[in-house]
Amino acid sequence: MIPRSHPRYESLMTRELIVEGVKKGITSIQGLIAQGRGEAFDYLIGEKSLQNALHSEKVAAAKLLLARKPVISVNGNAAALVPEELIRLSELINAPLEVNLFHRTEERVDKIIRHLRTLGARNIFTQSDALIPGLLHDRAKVDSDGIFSADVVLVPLEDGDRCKALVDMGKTVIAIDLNPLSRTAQCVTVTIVDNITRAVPHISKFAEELKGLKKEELLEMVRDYDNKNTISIAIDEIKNNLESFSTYHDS
Ligand code: PTJ
Repeated sequence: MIPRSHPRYESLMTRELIVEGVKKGITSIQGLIAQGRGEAFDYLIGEKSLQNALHSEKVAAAKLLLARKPVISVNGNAAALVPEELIRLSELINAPLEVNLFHRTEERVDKIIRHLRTLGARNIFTQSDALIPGLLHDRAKVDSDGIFSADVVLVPLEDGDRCKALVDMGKTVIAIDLNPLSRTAQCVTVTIVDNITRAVPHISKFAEELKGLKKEELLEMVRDYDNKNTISIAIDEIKNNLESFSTYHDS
């Protein structure tokens, strides 16, 4: 058991959730490695949601509220770390969930769908009757009524290929990825450089706050958003953290 007083309690508990996900057959073994890379970047940003991330989370909420047909993509890591938070967001913005895996097995897809349903998810796209053009791996398999025809897709952490392919289809893609250097972060419409465990609750909080606004007001909010700028601010934030860390050790 990890005691609450442990200085790295939150991080270790998140790790436990991923390990549990693997044991339950929800998360892939590769998901452990992805979590490790995420942890390293989280360390570099100070394990908190920085101003830049909060801004992206607000823009993401506005874009999801403006969407005609939003869909939330779920992979094995997201299903293990934030299933209830994803269900809550899904209900709040009326965006169905869709399981879409890189290391796809039908068994794991079924297990994740059952896991989400057990936790109360009511709106899940479950067909894989369409293919994202230009993708040669299993992540191309999507629901024709879901991700395939969505105008806005929220993509919690993944490899970059599908994000690029979704952008090439003309979709607005919002990605949550702690690594601002990743292909995903670089190619999507809105990058949220934050831990999924903090990002999803924040998007829900902003969606609740913005829900009453008029369409024009939401459009105004997203008008000046510049993803390249977001990424360069995130990289600067990491540089600043490293500099203050080395100063601290010099003194
Ligand atoms: O369940 P599957 O089969 O779809 O596989 C999911 C993974 C995540 C294993 C797969 O998509 C993959 O291999 O992803 P990558 O290429 O390792 O990319 C994952 C990205 O997410 C990396 O840039 C990590 O830094 C980032 N990341 C990892 N954990 C978190 C995270 N970002 C936000 N929050 C995290 N907790």
